[in-house]
Amino acid sequence: MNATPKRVEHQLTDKGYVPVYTTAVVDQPWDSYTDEDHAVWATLFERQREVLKGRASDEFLASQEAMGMTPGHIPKFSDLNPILREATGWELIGVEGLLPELDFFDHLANRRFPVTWWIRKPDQLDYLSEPDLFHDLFGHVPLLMNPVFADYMAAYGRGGVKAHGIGPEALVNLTRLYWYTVEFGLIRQPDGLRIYGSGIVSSKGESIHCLESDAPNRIGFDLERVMRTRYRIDTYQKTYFVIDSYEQLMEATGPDFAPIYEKLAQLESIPAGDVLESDTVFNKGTGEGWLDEGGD
Ligand code: HBI
Ligand code: FE
Repeated sequence: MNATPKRVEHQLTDKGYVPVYTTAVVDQPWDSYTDEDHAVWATLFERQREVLKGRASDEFLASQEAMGMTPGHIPKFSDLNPILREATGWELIGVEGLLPELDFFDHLANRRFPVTWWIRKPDQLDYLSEPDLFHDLFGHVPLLMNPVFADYMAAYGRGGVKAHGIGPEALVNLTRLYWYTVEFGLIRQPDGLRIYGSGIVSSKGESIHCLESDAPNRIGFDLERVMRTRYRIDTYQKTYFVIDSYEQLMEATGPDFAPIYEKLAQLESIPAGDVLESDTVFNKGTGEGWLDEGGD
């Protein structure tokens, strides 16, 4: 069997036809991975581990090692699951790709992390428009070994199920929280800012850009500020939000979000590149290279 994703259908959206995957949970077809698939994993793994030295958070790097992830072969979910269950009660399930949000939230709320079972092709090493196995397994899974972050992700899932019941605006607010923390978050360490966001750690260019370019803003995390801030999915971030600790994330998801959603519904969203008077600013970006399309 050739390891390529089975797309179920394409929905026509304002971005053209987008693949809508089944919500089916699939077993990782580990025996169907080709030598090319394993080589893509090895290349990306070794390259990213090199780039992330001194750039990724200590917790991320230590957790990845604690899981026993190595470049040699694509890891087996069945090897990682006992380790992960023991550490924080999480487990990996195989999926075709992006899930409808409610399905995704429900998995997180039950400590199941959906990992795309297929890996990108050699000509897609530097950019992929949707999460593949490398993004999910190398990027998202290691921090699930950290009890506080693991609790945050489960709390996020519960919040997502609730937000889905409240309505689309609440969902947008919550998706921004995920975007600016789980996907593109930075954390402050005594020795400087470091990366913990999965969307960054799985990207060589953005691993360097997010910390070393003068273009982006780097602003202290604030829950409501993040929930109001728009983002684009196809460029480097204009703003990165910095947490002091994973505990700060967990505390932020403590309160019931319903009153926050109501408050935010009365406020304008914030363009991705803006800096506010009330922001804790680590770096006010030059904005160099920003594609000014639609002001997002
Ligand atoms: N589905 N498989 C998968 N992985 C994700 O990271 C994911 C998803 N569906 C929706 C989604 N992420 C984001 O919209 C979250 O903010 C909900
Ligand atoms: Fe992701």
